[in-house]
Parts: sequence; C-alpha cells; structure tokens
Amino acid sequence: MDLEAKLRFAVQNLIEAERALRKAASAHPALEGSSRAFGRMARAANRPLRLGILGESNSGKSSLANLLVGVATLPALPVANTRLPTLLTYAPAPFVMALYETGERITLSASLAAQQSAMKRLEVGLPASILRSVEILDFPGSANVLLPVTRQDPAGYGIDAAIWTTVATQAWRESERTHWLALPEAVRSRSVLAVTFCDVIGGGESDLKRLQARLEQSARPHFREICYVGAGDAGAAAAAPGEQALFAQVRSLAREFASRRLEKATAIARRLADHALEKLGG
Ligand SMILES: Nc1nc2c(ncn2[C@@H]2O[C@H](COP(=O)(O)OP(=O)(O)O)[C@@H](O)[C@H]2O)c(=O)[nH]1
Ligand SMILES: [Mg+2]
Repeated sequence: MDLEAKLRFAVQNLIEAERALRKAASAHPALEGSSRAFGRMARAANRPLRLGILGESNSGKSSLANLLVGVATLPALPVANTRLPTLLTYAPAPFVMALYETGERITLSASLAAQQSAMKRLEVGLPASILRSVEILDFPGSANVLLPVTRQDPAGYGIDAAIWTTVATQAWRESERTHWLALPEAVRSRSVLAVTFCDVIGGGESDLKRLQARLEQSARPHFREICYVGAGDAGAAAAAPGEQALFAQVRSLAREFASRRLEKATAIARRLADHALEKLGG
C-alpha cells in the first residue's frame, strides 16, 4: 500500500471508530468524549499540506500558484488583484468563496461584493488533483500586507510549508531575507526558494551560473532547495527542468507531511482506544 492509501485507510478507521463509539455512548455516556476525539483526529489526519506562496510584490507568486495547479486560474478571476490571501483548495466542482473575519463564509459570484475590507481570505475550489494533497495559499503582493502575517500572526493562516519567490534579476535582497527570517522556523525548515523570471536573464548561461553561485552562498542555508523557473509566457519551455525540480520538491513536502500525519494518527488512535477501554472498565 502506498502512503496515500495507508493514510486513507487510517482516516477511514478513525471515522469508523468515531461512529462505533458514538453508538456505544448511548449506553455508556462516558464514551462521548472519546468519540469526538476520534472525529477530530480523522479531520486532522485528512488535512492536505498547506503551502504558502510568499514573496515581494510582482515576484511571480500568483503565476507560480497557477503553474502548480496547472490551470490559469488566478489572473482570470475577478479577485486576482485583491490584497487578500487566496487559498486554492480541492473541490470536485469549481467555486469561489469569501471567508470573513467573523468566520462567516459566502459564495461569490462573478460580480465581487464590495465589502472586501472585512474579508480575511478568499477560497477557490478547483478540481485539480494536486490540490488533494497540497492546498496553496497565494499571498497578496505587497510587502506591507505581508508584514502583519509574518510579525503578528505567523500561524494565523496555518501554513505548514512555503515557497518564497524571488525575481532572478535582483534575487534575494536584504528586505526579503528580513521578511523570511521573521517566519516561524517550522515553516522555514520546509521551504523552497523559487527564482522566478529566469527567462528574462540577459547574458544567457554565464549570468545564470553567476546567479546560482551567489544564491548558493547567500540563500541556500535558508532553504531546502533552490529552483529556477520562468513562469512567464515566453520562458515556459526554457525553464521546464527547473519547474520539474519544483514539482518534485512540492511532492516530497506533501509526502513527508502525509507520513507525519499517519504516524501521529496511529499513535493517538492507540492512546484514544486505550482511554476508551479504561472508561468502559472503570
Ligand atoms: N517573464 C516572466 N514574467 C513573469 C514571471 N512570473 C510572473 N510574471 C509576470 O509578472 C507579473 C506579476 O506576476 P504575479 O504572478 O502576478 O506576481 P505576484 O504579485 O507576486 O503574484 C505578471 O504580469 C506575470 O505574468 C516569469 O517567471 N517570467
Ligand atoms: Mg499575486
């Protein structure tokens, strides 16, 4: 069985345990708490990796999100240039939703409502298979908007891993390093630096080599990998190897995440089962 299948099996077992305990709780009310705990566990184990795409304004974040999802979604949306983070999530049929600060969710039509200020983020559901294992959170462009996220509320968007986009022609500036280091270590340790706009590097091979040598020194220590991409229309073919490397990194992040969840779910399920049995015994 592959990892995904094992995880689905574990989630199914947790859901069945929740049901069985809920049924048993009518005779043994002490089991209600255990039943709820299994339900919470199933939902946590079932969660996809949440990958944040961060970086300065116009550094190619939304383009990269589109590349990963495989459909030209974000620029085409009425909400493309909002200052709101946008969560790309799996759905069998496409939808766009607004999540408000109050926790309220509203489905949006093509004509976007005017109350953007109270919105916390947008959620876009798409039938793209990568989104089953990875949710993508595309952050708004400006560094000013990024600041509150990193400084006040790093966990506010629940990112598990990140891609930082940096523009090839001026890659990894001091301001980027400062923003990056303000993020939690748990996120930074699961992160990739995507060098975008590689298709517009002027001097060809030698300039790219010089850039790679410089980034190897200055940025490499902060990331698990550096991938060179050109998400622009012109560079699609030229940058293909870098894109493959980026996809491989995202897949490996998702696999590691799934494997951690499986371990956690198994360990906690055992403890919950013991606990439930104790309740019955005592
Ligand atoms: N040539 C080229 N253009 C790009 C690349 N990535 C993004 N762009 C363009 O740069 C502009 C800003 O990109 P966008 O993805 O919206 O940046 P964001 O503000 O970080 O989300 C858009 O017009 C994109 O088409 C790239 O790798 N190469
Ligand atoms: Mg954007």
